[in-house]
Amino acid sequence: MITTTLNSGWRLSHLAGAVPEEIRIPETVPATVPGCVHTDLLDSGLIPDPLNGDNEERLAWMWRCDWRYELCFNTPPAATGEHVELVFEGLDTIATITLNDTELGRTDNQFRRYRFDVGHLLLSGENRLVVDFTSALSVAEERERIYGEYPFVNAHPFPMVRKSACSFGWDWGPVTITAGIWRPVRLERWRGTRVRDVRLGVDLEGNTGVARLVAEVERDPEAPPASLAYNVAGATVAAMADTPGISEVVLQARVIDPDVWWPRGYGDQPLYDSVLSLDEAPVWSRRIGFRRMEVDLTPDEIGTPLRLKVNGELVLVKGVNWIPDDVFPTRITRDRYRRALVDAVEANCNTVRVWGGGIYESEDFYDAADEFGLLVWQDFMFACAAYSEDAWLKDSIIPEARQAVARLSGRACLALWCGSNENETAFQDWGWRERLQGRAWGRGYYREILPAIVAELDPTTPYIPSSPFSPDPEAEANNRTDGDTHVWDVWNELDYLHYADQAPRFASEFGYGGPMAYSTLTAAVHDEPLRVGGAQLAVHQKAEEGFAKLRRGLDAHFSEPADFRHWHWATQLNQARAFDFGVRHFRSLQPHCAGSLIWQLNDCWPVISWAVVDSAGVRKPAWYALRHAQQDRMLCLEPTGGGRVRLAAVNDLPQPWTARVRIGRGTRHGLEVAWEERRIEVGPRAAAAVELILPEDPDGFLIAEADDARRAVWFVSTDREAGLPGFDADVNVARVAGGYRVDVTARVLLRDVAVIADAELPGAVVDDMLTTLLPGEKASFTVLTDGEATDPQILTTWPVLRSANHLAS
Ligand code: BMA
Repeated sequence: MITTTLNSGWRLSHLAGAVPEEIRIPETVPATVPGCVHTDLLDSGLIPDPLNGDNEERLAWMWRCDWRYELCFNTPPAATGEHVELVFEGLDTIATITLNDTELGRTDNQFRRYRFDVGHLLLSGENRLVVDFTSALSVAEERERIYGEYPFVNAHPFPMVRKSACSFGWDWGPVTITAGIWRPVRLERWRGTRVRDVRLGVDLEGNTGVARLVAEVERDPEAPPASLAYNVAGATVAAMADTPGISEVVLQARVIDPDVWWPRGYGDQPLYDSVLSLDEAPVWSRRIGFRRMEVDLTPDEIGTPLRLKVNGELVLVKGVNWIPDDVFPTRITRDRYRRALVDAVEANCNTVRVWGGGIYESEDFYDAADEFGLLVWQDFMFACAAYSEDAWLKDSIIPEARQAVARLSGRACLALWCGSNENETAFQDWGWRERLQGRAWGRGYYREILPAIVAELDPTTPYIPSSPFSPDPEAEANNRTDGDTHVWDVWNELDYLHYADQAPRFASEFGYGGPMAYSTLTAAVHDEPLRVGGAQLAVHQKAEEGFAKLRRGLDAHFSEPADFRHWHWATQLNQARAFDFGVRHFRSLQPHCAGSLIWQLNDCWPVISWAVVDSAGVRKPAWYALRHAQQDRMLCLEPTGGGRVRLAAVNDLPQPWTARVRIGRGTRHGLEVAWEERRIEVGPRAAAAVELILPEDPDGFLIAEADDARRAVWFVSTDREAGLPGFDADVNVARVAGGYRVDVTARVLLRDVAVIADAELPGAVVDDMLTTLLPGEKASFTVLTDGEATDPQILTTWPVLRSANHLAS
């Protein structure tokens, strides 16, 4: 088979829809494929940056426009007996495709690959390929008029079109409603026999690694039989393709005693080359890892826990939810995917959930996850909506799901498929049952169609119907005894200390909002002066009642911030403390609670959100808190009421842990700390707890530390109630390789010391932060930066050097 890419030379033109007077679009502009209209107009300097200021609203006209992508290309016409196919890996979304004035077809699913037979249409001279896109929003609204309303969250009826839901706007993302050729285009020429598609099942049976490849083969009736060979780790299995037409050929390789793939923290990630050849020419390859994935839903005396098992071992899941890393996903390079997943790895995650309102991610994402040992929980693309089960939608969803499952099948990292994000709980709890009046709403996909597709095409990967879910479809999907749970009453209604009230079996979403880094904020928000009520800041805050919820959190823990910069620090710090508290709490319940996935790792634009890393890649304080809370050995202090505190020791390592915990008691405004030692015996990959008496003094605090676990602190009162001493420390800054080292020696109790330099030294990264220092203790912070501070002393004072003490009056 000969493949010719058709990604360059495209032109874009505007077809229909009102364009504001000040924007003059020439007859055609260069188009980047893969790409979208927004990025093309941006590259041509025709529109302002959609992510800047209040440009979102200014570009709303784009949602309603129709566009044309056009490519003239030369290619030899089809020779006798030659097949030529035009393949679109992804079209976003409502498209009509024409080649040399003949319509090839119409598409309406962003997530599907489309193939067109074009051999009979190719000309010997120039060929003209046209892809016309119609406004997905107009089509969604039109379908709503025809088929009736299906409930959804946010502003636009996204469930009517198979397109990334969040492109219609989300509670952390702007409305863009992109259009364009978002994945590569190519011509495939073949004669005789070809491999049309491949899927893979990889498993571990005892000490034997099994790689079962299913090749979808297409063969001309008169072609001679062809030979297929699948080589795995040096061993080859072969078969003949001798059936005319389309058939499936199974090649099963067995590797005795392979090195086994494990999620990080449980072992290594050996990957073996595997190559499929047709008549000795390689046609497909993949690095594979031998592992067995299981979802264990064995009921216990409390309910039905959700437990992930890899190679027979329970994996205590700690990780993050993932959203598309850019509102224009074609800007996410392979490197950028890797950097974003390094953020997960370095925060001690072992799992990433690809959330159902985004996209099935690119191979680059899963390649990195395979290598890094990050388990992937993969949602199908259904989120926070009811979806019609009638033919007009179902007939598009089935091939979409089949393609997605086949493409990702056999990935070492793929831990489970999940039918939807929140659609079952939405039907039960968000008043949708009444609104739907008996119409089917998607359960047929989640409970029947999708599991059957996974069982058929990717039988070595488990499936769950929704997140959250309960195995019994009649039970409350978001209950706390079965399956997984999304914990959102904290943040939406309650302070983060209420995480301690909950004991789910698997917390697959919980989060707390906070602003993007100051440098990211000031690059996108230009209110003069910057203030919480600012018009542009409001554009970059999409959460329902977001500012009020931030306010509630501040009121519970901090004094009134002195100015915007203090507000920014206080809300970031509060977010960090919320994650620290929540993650430690859920992990301290292991294995009763077998997983914790915070909402969310990343952002798609500069925004106040639950993300721990912002859209510029800056790690927020919450990222450091997550890293601390996800250490393999970790201490957790939380109040249990009645003047008591629970001290839990959490051990994710396979060896038992005798935790010699030094427990200190002091007061915020005092200088002395009284120490005692307690031994806590913790089993392998387990947690154990003891109870401590809380100091009676409202100014008091408890501290717990062990040789192999970072310090945990619990303060009897909030910073608002009890205050903190004014910041007082000896501070030195020194030039070191790659940046600066800031040494801080506390003269008083310093809480949550941080060096945050992104605004003063763009791109600066600090190795650690949020350190609590007792009087006399010293901490060093290393700031890595390519830049040079005109005056390094800026690193020794507010706003770069800061602490909770800077917020307490
Ligand atoms: C859950 C997620 C997202 C949302 C988040 C924060 O509902 O599944 O839909 O962004 O909470 O509200």
